[in-house]
Amino acid sequence: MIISELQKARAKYQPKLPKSLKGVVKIKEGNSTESVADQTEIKKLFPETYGMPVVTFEEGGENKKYAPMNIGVILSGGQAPGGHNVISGIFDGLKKLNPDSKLYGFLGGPGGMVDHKYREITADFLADYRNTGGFDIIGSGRTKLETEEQFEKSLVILKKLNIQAVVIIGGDDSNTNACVLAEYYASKKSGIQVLGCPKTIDGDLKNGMIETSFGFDTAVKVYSELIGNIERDANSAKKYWHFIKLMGRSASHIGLEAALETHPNITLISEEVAAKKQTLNEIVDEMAVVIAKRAANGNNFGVSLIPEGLVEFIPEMKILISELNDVLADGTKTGEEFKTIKDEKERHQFLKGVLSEKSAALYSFLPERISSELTLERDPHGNVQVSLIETEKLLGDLLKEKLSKMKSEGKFSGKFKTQYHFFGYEGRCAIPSNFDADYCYSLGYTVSNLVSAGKTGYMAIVRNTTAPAEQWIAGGVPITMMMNMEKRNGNMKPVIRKALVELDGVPFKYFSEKRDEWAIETSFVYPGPIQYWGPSEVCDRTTVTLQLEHKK
Ligand code: FBP
Repeated sequence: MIISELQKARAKYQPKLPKSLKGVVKIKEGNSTESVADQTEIKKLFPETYGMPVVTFEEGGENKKYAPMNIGVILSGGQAPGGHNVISGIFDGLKKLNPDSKLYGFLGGPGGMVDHKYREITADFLADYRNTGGFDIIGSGRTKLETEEQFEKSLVILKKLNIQAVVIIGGDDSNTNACVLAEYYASKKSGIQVLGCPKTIDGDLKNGMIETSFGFDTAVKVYSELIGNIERDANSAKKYWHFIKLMGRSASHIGLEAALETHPNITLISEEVAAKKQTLNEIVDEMAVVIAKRAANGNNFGVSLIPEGLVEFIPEMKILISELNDVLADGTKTGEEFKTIKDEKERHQFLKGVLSEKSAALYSFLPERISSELTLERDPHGNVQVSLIETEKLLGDLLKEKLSKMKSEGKFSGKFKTQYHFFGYEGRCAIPSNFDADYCYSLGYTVSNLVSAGKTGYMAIVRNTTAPAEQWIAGGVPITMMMNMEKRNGNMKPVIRKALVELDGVPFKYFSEKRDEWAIETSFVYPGPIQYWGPSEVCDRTTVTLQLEHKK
């Protein structure tokens, strides 16, 4: 395999560990816990794993001898920088406890465990993946682990390989599944532990216990570099408005962080749109005001950030999407009939006939490209695949109409030429920043300690992350503690509560104080590429979001 010079140099990087994990480790257990909401229901559904304490690892303790322990690891969902370092951390932690321990990787996501597809991860094999981006070491997938049949089929391979613990590296949905699996194996007295690890570039798997999900830091730094480059181009050519859609299936953490890093002219935050109950037209009106004001100052250019999940937060669109979900659901009369219609125009006609009056009107108002995109296949968790919806173009088209109307009314005298971008896949497999390299390695090391402590139904956590890595605090949080009941595919289900952007949180407040100035002035900031060596304030810098959250 030919590898780049950077990759060669990066392979030698030794990720930093918290001081508490470096030597002999002892576990400290806190008080029993409760779920964030719906305690009675969650307790009933998780009798084995509910109420366990938060645990922390500290230096010291007895120098115990551990028997060899085999761990199986799964990468689940979208790629996030640092996944390979979680695996490296698990491997090194495991080998430190007993060199005869083995690490197995299930191939292609959770489906690999169900279908018995695996490989052993050896030191030689792992060497090429340390400190690299991507999930290609074992591959990832989005199979939802939820049926007893899947759990039982998995148990066969786990027993055959003498695996004591399964680690699911994933987002909120995957960790929810990890918890369900942990409960199942505990109830069957199978002796198999199940642990989770907080992954997602979206940044929405965080709470009082999890400071940030891994991959967010690197991915947003890549997007911010690209946004900064575009801002500089916009400010040089002074002739385009750039509409940049940013990944993040639901929450707008990526958009908010990128805005804090680059100071663009307009940033939409889905959570604010939902809180203000804004319609699509109101959003367009607000954007048009900024464009017209800049044009009046002679600035017919700008940069606007649009969160990928926006459409699901505009109340009228949310209703439309939810009606479409019901109407298109597999096994329903309408869903099955829809599948038989192949012609796009006929599909539209059919849907207009089965939607409510308001939704049908909105559906007709949308450009055909967008309305078709709204009917595309849902992901295995029932989510609309928002990355496939071209919201940036929808807004650009609507703005063109709005601005030409304003021109005819004498309210806009500038020019409006657009460029569109979508940043998502560009950042998901980037070489992890120092932060993610260290954070992920530490999370992996923590997992090994949770396994040796016999824990199940826990997610590995590493806290105090704005301090130097030496001072980070490693431990585990019971997954049930993060759960509440939510409606999924028509039924109430126990799920980890997704962290949306908090409108009364410090990062959003700071952004909202600054955004009017950023809108009219050209206050762009150009962050440049991630740096791996050099001054610590450049190389080990955390996200602005994390810095602001820790300041409060
Ligand atoms: P996870 O929640 O699994 O981490 O995935 C995040 C994400 O990158 C979203 O931002 C995006 O909407 C989605 O995955 C894209 O999915 P896919 O990789 O299947 O195209």
